[in-house]
Amino acid sequence: MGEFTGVDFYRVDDLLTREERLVRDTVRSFVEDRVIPVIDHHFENATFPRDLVPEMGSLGLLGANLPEEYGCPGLADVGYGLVMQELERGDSALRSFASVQGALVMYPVFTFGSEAQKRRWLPALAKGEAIGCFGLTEPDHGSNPGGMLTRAVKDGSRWVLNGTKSWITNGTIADVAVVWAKLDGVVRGFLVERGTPGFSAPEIQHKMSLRASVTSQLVFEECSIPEENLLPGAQGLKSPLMCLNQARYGIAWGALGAAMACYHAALEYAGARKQFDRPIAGFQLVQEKLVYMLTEITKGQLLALQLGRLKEAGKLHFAQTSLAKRNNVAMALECARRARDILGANGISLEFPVIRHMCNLESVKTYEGTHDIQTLIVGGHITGLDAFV
Ligand code: TGC
Ligand code: FAD
Repeated sequence: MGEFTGVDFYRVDDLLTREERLVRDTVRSFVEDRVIPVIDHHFENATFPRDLVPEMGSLGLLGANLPEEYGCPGLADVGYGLVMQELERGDSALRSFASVQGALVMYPVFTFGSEAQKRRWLPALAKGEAIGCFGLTEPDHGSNPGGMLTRAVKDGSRWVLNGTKSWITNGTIADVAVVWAKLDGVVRGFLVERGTPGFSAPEIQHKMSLRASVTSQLVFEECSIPEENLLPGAQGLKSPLMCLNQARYGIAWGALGAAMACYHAALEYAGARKQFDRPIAGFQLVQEKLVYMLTEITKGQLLALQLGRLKEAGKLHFAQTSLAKRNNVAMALECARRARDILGANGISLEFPVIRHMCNLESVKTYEGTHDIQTLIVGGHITGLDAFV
């Protein structure tokens, strides 16, 4: 190994506060001790490590940047980003779980919910005593959620939902679903509890990516919910899109963690693996791949950090978040592919973390708005010409 074996080539650590480094190191230890030893088993068997949820709750990893008033840690945004980075260094499934719980369930309850909804759900979700999911995508409406077919109608003092959501993280195990449906043609948000008659959440099987995450359909057939389960402050497509900004922010950080794990595995492997009587790390073509990875990770770290500082200062535009999600996920996927190549045949084995990250990142590239949708969001912002109209 050379003198520089870390993944912080530009001393980005020096730009973090002591508290931020402490948060990062705490989550890193949790992932090392509790996630790494079990994640291959869960990936191979397509099971979610549910026993880790209360631990994530007690460590303050769920809704970490929401306020203490509702039982959340009240972490600033860079600290929150570092949580996501470290979780995804373990596996994208863990970061997905935390993203959905915090950014897509707790955030809309906090932002659009009534005081009673906040008191009921936020402390339980923060502790990991309750699990949430977010239903926006439908079988025929993914990139274009505004075309959704799920409908709500008023029936006395209740709402009746009909429709199907698809590809919903945590769906089958969720206690509460944040469901987006049109009411009189306007997108509104509803809280649907597990066990409500007319609501089912079958798991989607045979995934080759994010295998340690639960992904489901949500089916609503004359599903009747109480009047008070409407999120009163959510009005129009803008509301779920605001939630996506929160999750895309976390993904921009999280993807860095997956890239770092792949880089680290590739560097270590290249130093140990000998061909032609010398470590493959000594070959120019292998060094080029490693340097590519370190360069892109370093750029991604600086991008995520400035993104976080803008968010903390309240100056973040959603197109900036899209640019970071787009860049860092594509970068992480490319790092995973190059790392897989460096590992040769071992690159396709679960003995090493690389193929697991590589397969996971294929989903991360698609969800929360595909790579190309993020391109068009940024493109529309800089040209003033909307590609979607
Ligand atoms: P458009 O007419 O452009 O926008 C409607 C209104 O919303 C405003 N807006 C936003 N506001 C906040 N944040 C954003 N990111 C916003 N984007 C748009 C917009 O200004 C407008 O406001 P107003 O006041 O004029 O009404 O809407 P459109 O129908 O043309 O669609 C735009 C588009 C394509 C960018 C959007 O629909 C989109 O982002 N599509 C991608 C869908 C997506 O990302 N789905 C993700 C589902 S959740 C998920 O994948 C979870 S994975 C979780 C895990 O496991 O980690
Ligand atoms: P489509 O929209 O059909 O897109 C297919 C292709 O067409 C893509 O390459 C896309 O970029 C391209 N395309 C579409 N429109 C355009 C255009 N205008 N210009 C150029 N190219 C275009 N959703 C939720 O609501 N909640 C969740 O918790 C959730 N979790 C998920 C978990 C996993 C593992 C996965 C894989 C998905 C999840 N999703 C979730 C769904 C995800 O958000 C959608 O898959 C994503 O938004 C893309 O939609 P789609 O799959 O229908 O693809």
